[in-house]
Amino acid sequence: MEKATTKRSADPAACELLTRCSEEKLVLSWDRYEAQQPSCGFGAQGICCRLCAMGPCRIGKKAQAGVCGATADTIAARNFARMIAAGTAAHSDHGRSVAEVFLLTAEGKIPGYEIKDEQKLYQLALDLEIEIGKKPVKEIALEVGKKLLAEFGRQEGELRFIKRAPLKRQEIWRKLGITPRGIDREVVEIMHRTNMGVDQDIDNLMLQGSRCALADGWGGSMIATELQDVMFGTPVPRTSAANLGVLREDEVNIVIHGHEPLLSEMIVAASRSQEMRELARKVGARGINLTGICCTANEMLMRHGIPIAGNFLHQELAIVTGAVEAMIVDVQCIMQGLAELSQCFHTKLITTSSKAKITGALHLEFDEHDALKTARKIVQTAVENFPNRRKARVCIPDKTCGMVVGFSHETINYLLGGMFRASYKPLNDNIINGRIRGIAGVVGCNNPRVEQDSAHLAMVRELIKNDVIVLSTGCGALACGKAGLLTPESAREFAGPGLAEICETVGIPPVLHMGSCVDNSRILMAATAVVKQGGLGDDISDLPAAGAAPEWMSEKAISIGQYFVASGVFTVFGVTFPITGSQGMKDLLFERMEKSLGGKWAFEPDPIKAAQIMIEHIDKNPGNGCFTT
Ligand code: BF8
Ligand code: SF4
Repeated sequence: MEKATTKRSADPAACELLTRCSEEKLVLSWDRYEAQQPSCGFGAQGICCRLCAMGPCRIGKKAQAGVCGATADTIAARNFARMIAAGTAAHSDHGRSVAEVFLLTAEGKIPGYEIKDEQKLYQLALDLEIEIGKKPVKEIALEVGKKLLAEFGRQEGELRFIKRAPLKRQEIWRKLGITPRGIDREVVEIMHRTNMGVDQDIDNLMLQGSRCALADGWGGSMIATELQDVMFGTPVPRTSAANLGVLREDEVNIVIHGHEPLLSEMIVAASRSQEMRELARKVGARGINLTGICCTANEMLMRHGIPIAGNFLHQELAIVTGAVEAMIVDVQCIMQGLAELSQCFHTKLITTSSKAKITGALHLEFDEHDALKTARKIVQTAVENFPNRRKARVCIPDKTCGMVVGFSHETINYLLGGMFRASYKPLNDNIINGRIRGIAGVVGCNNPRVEQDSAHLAMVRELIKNDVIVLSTGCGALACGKAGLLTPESAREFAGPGLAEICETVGIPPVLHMGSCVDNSRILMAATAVVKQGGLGDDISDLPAAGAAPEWMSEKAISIGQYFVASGVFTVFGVTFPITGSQGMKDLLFERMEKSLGGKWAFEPDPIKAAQIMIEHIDKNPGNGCFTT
């Protein structure tokens, strides 16, 4: 009962509701985590294999190899590679859905969607070597959509966005033979190679692991981000609020949870319609209050400033407020526990994707061909559920925090250099003159193994205190938002003098919220822009930069970590690390990989120590001010 005595969350709103849960004996992820203890050491260390029916096999004192002779190294590498494949598949299948809808939009076949950011479309067309000339926007969009959709099934050559990376980086990939050919192909090849009796050399397995992860970061995820920006708008800075206090007692509360903005954008539109607002008034509500959890929250936040209810471990807590009429989910990071928990309240759990049904939930399938109609039906279901809310059961923690969000790579460019001379030069100059010590990407999930948000916050505070500017996405960014770190004012309180001065001059927070988890591709683009600006080296691996996911839990995080590493970034993960039972994999990921890729992994569950090793790495890199001044 390890967790019963320790704090479950660093978030005061969560703590308030967790007290209610224990009084009412409601079972949440933290309780289920405890019920799972002691967790399997073989699994945690990555040395359990169940790839064939001769097994399952586990490596320990009693047996040094599986029935087939597979060693701890091979088993751990295969498991790790499969995590990368699953993460890449999730991000990229999301990217594929976006590309499909984008194409249908360009073809004028579906109502509701449009091309919002023409400028970004032109930039994309240039990158894809599409002639613009006097072509109408729709025609350019059509060509862009076709080219990007073809990236998923491409069989040979190189993914097109690979050319966006610094030239030196592209050469490293080519020399190692890990430039991704097609997105689906790299995922499939991992599944083949990790099948019983195929690839049994960890270096070779991890080369394919890198190739697949690159197909995520510079492929599927980047396609998702780029096309979402073109369709729904590239994020610009805006203010908003975070935490469960954004739920309203007198309004219909709809929480959208998951990942794909294809759905949430339509729900936003439907909930703002006159018809739905009138319906809300008819059932006695003052209006419709839309909010989100996880990356859907990030997508709506970045583009519309819609307040967010919370991050991964807030999903069940939102229902515990008793004030949510409907939780609408699409894909990824949705706990099955929501189905049972929602039965204890009036909340309707609504699944919307044919790819993700949950037993016990109401399924209202989202059809992009008539997206607004589906969205209206979903919103109507939520509104009509308002009279079922039991007032006595409502408990909304009075906790919210203001924040400034919306730092796309383009926005950072404009903010720093001005609208007419958009440039990363001021950032580079301030790194070279030492005011900013370096750049850290702190991203990723919550995990009940860690006091919710505590590792994110400790790490980020340590970094900014040491003048390292933090770029954040996903649930990590939401943790920062809830704790007040996404405000320009927080620089004065938490940042070192150099970083604080820059934040004050430019008017930015010391932690820049760059979006959802597919938007980690924005971090790749920002890092590349810094390289291309000049003065800090020729490659991402030359930059005074590091990455981290201190509370990770998802296979998607492993894929992100691997594409960071394969792009030349020193990357530190907390919690547990799924290869620690293999000395060979530890040597490869934590040391040897750096020689070939210029980036490597580290595992450090203590967030302060992790921040310190990131800073050590930052200080070692030649671009840093410590060396040039
Ligand atoms: O993709 S940070 S818990 S929500 S996996 Fe999931 Fe992790 Fe949150 Fe977004 Ni990303
Ligand atoms: Fe065991 Fe080998 Fe089968 Fe894995 S592949 S379960 S190690 S026999």
